[in-house]
Amino acid sequence: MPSTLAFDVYGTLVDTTGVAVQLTRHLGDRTAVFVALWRDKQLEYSFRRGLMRNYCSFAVCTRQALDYCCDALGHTLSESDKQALMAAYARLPAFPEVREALERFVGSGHRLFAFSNGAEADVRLVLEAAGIADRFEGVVSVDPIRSFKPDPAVYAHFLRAAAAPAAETWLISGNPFDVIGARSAGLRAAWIKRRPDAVFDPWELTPTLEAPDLAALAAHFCR
Ligand code: 2OP
Repeated sequence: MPSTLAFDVYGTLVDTTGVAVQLTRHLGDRTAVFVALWRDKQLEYSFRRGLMRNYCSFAVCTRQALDYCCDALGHTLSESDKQALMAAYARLPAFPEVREALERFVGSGHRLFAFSNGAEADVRLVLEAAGIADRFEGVVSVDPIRSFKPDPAVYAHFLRAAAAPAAETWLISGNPFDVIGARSAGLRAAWIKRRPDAVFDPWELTPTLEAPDLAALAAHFCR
């Protein structure tokens, strides 16, 4: 039975560690630590701004997290280096199996949306740069709600924007906090466990499904 599928973007469709290529020439063997902290801080800032009702776009969270990482890890980057890193964030690579898997979902009659903390224009740029924009019926951003995942208001916004009932809608995400947020809001949710050692938060809310990548998920949805 065809479903409405809300694909998380950063960490699910595109690889946030893709910025490492750009960072390596500045940071060498400290790149991985910097990239992980940058992502953690970006999300922390979005959570905090959501709770504080002090919304700034996800791009602002990303840039302020970059500034934090430079200060915390003692790396001086010039303004033009930082702008180049932000530009690299707008051209993150798709995970290798994504394009083909999305094609399979579309071919099976599912409705595909990109659903992200990112502002709509930023998400469209990322999807276009990754070569997967044409797979989606639409892009739904949290931006009109002026809050971030996992605020229940943003999942409700998705259902309204896609005109889809919760019982037939799946969030698909590599981010456990997003999966838990969607489950709490009444959606089904698939966790893309991209690393075998990834840990799901031990809460009372669990993924409806788990798959190592989108190809495996497509095999489940598109029999
Ligand atoms: C996204 O909304 C949470 O980064 C994730 O795309």
